[in-house]
Amino acid sequence: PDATTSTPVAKVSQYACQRRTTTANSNKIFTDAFEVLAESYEFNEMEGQSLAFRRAASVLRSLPSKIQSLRDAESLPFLGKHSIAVIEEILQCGFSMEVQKILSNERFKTLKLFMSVFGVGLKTAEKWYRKGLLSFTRGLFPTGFLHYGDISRAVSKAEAQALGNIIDETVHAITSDALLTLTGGFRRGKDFGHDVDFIVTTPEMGKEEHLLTAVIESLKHQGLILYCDYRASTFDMSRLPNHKFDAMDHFAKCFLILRLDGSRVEGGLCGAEGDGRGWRAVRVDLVSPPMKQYAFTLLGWTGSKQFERDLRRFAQKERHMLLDNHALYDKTKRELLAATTEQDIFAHLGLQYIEPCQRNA
Ligand code: 8DG
Ligand code: MN
Ligand code: MN
Repeated sequence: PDATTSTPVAKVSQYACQRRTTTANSNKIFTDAFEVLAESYEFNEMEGQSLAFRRAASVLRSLPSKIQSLRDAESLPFLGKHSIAVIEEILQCGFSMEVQKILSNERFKTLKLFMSVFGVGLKTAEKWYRKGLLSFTRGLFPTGFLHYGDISRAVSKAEAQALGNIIDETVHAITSDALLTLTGGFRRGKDFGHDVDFIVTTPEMGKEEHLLTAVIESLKHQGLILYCDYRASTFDMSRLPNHKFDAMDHFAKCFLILRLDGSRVEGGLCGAEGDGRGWRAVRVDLVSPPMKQYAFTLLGWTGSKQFERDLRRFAQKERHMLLDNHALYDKTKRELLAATTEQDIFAHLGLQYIEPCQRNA
């Protein structure tokens, strides 16, 4: 064998749905910096630059090892001048001056808090910021503010498991053949999350929305609901395909803050037990699609957000198809493609199946 032949480096796809990205991120030092830059651009409504850094971060997360030199980075997709310069600086001095500056910026810190903890959009966060933090009284904040300490604390896998058990008992006391599925970051194998996401549905056609409202009623009776933002379904099958395929879906859903008792959690609550309460507040999302749309919803809600974006971009650009949480539409054949599993959807798209734990793009 020729000793000069080096192992060919596999080409990194420009689509996250053609990469396998586990939670083991070897390039965290770079991707954390890129995410800060992406957020900062987002807060300044420079969507193009923001997306560029999110894509660059996503590419680096998929690499099997840490970038050691600029040469490692230069041939990768989405690594432009700016991101290469940031990598260079971090390789040289361990941090990026530009990122440090953003992290100490008051406007950045405040907008980030409002958007991540209270879940409001940029417009609202900006309005609050302009009004001035100091002039705020509790009444001006949404209910989330009352539980701010708990909600800004990460949710552990054990806590997610405990919530899964509570909701499972609740759902099955209502309908024995109901289906409850853990989705979001915990389905991707993450150890911590900012909330816990579930799909709740039933094989009984048209009963899924009723099931969700019954679940909310029951949780209320159990004294577990601290906050509930319920959104009724606006889903209309007759209007499919939706040519403005949007990221958000139209199924019945609710954004909750639930009370979780430490006694339900194996190993106890992380952190909150110290103040003697014995419980904590946790953000929980529930979505109820009709069973026919289950596979699309599962794929959509499992994330990561970057993985979803690239699935849709791949479908559109490479396959002339439209994908969202409701359906997959083939624009060439002019027909909807049915699916009962995630595997079916990957197969329709001509993609190799990617396990949930490999979707941490
Ligand atoms: P984390 O909570 O662990 O921080 O991460 P995550 O689980 O990946 O993020 P998430 O914000 O909980 O969102 C999970 C997925 O749900 C994400 O890919 C986006 C998707 N999603 C939809 N529709 C909606 C919606 O209407 N609201 C929210 N909050 N998420 C939605 O597809
Ligand atoms: Mn989540
Ligand atoms: Mn969520």
